[in-house]
Order: sequence, then C-alpha cells, then structure tokens
Amino acid sequence: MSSTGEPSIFSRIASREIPATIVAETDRVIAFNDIAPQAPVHVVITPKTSEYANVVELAAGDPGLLAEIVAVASGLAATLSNGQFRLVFNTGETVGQTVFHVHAHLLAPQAAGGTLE
Ligand code: DGP
Repeated sequence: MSSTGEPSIFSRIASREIPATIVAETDRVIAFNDIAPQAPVHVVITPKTSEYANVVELAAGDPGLLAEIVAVASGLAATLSNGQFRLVFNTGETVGQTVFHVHAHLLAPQAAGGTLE
C-alpha cells in the first residue's frame, strides 16, 4: 500500500488488475516489460506487494527481497542478453522516479535468439 492508501500501479499489475506483459515471477517478485522501453530489453522488476518507496528503504527493510530482484534480473538476462545487463533503480523525483514503489529497470541489448518463447 502506498502513502495514498491505494495499491500502486505496480501492485495492480501484480494482482492482474492492470494488464502487462509479465516475463518472470516468483512468490514475492514480478517482472514485466516496461510500457515505454528505453532499450531492446527493458523489464521492470518489483516486489509484488511490498511497497518500499525506493531501493534505499528496501535494502534497509528487506535485503533478501532486494537480492531476489537481482536474481530475477540475472536470470532474465541469462536468457535475453547473454547474462550482461544494466540494473537501474531511479531514486527520487529529480532523477526521474515516477512510481514510488521500488523497482529495478533491467536494460540490455537483445542477444541473437534471446527470447522467452
Ligand atoms: P521510474 O521512472 O523509475 O519510476 O519508472 C517507472 C517505469 O514504469 C517507467 O519506465 C514506465 C513504467 N510504467 C509505468 N506505468 C506502467 C504500466 O502501467 N505498465 C507498464 N508495463 N509499465 C509502466
């Protein structure tokens, strides 16, 4: 739940209230294609329900969940981009954070044959 008392847009994607192309999922983490991709592979990876506002709060509050996000990123990149990737956590409005439910941007070129099908 966010500070507004309403589930964030990402929690609503995780609960399937809002559609998205989901590319990976664990018990606590969901990964889906970004609606406005900035790279051939651009996946948003976020906790399903734990709405820490940013990565600093997540690292302090639940480091295991942060490690799970990194593991999901690594697993996706192994399939999609030869295991090489950028992982970006925008932290704060002035650097472009727009959704205050912690999330990683997985950014990478797409490897030849690097698809999930
Ligand atoms: P940030 O600027 O770091 O807060 O990133 C938020 C990202 O979330 C941004 O790249 C666009 C993406 N996004 C926002 N709303 C939706 C949505 O409804 N569906 C999907 N797939 N992505 C979204």
